[in-house]
Amino acid sequence: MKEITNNFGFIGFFGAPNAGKSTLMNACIGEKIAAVSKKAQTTRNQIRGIITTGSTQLVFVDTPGLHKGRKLPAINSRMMQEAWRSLEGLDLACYLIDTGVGISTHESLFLKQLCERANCPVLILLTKTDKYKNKLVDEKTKEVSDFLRDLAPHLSTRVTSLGFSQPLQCSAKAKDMVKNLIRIVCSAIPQGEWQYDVDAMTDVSTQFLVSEFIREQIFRQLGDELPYGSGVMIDRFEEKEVTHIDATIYVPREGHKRIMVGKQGKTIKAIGSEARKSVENLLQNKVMLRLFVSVEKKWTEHPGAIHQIQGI
Ligand SMILES: Nc1nc2c(ncn2[C@@H]2O[C@H](COP(=O)(O)OP(=O)(O)O)[C@@H](O)[C@H]2O)c(=O)[nH]1
Ligand SMILES: [Mg+2]
Repeated sequence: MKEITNNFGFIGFFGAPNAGKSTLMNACIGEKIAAVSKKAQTTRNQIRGIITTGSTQLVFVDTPGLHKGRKLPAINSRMMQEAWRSLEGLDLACYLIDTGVGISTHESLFLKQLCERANCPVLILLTKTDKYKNKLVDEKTKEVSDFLRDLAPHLSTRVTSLGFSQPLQCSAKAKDMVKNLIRIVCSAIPQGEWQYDVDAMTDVSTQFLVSEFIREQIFRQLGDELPYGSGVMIDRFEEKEVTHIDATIYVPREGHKRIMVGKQGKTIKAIGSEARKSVENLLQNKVMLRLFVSVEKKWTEHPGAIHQIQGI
């Protein structure tokens, strides 16, 4: 029998919207794959980011934020299903808690649920520590530790077997903290054959990443008037000397179109030019990006349209 000399593992990032999951995944793999914004629910799909170093291949799984609410459109429950589905086959689940937020009532319910459903160790991360004073970080560390101490007796040792009693303080902006997290992750994964090429960065298509970078700019460029139900589809992707990309932004209501285009097209221009920079960086090529806006009435309510536009 062939001896396995490689290490391989799936590591999931879970937590409330805005906890910093996508930012931390990007920091762990050292590349920008996942869209990031200040607004909740930027992430809608499970996205894998892959790094291979030495004999180890790590696959980080970014997930939509765990959230609840009454009267949310169907897309939100699809996002939640997508998050829970990400738990399957993991070697380690990381639950991220924003240090400034701590454990809210919702948070405690989701964390308990995650621990009950997980079939692997759960590591709690207290994130964005660079943003807060040491005193608050220490206070929150104690608060989370107390919570975990009360929770631990009710959980299986599979879940509590790795650093469960204490949260790990972490900032995506501090290289040493990201390195430390990767060291811990490496100690938690088993020996196994790699499932991806040595230079693979993600499992999603380039087209999907482009649509996410456009959606990221929609979330970033628009203020409170942001139509949360915006979706992006790539209509043309031609790689020549210059990469030509046409994409349509779908909004659920007529009024949203005006917001997306902005006064004299200012908003759509800003979305396009910022997204183009991210795409050029990804493709390492010059890009011609054309954006169109179309109304697809209440698409976030219809499973078929959600699948077609968002792929979930
Ligand atoms: N200062 C600081 N900000 C962060 C950190 N991680 C995430 N953020 C910010 O928090 C917001 C939400 O981040 P994001 O990764 O999209 O959160 P997600 O919804 O959990 O994926 C963004 O504005 C990020 O720039 C961090 O370690 N430090
Ligand atoms: Mg995210």
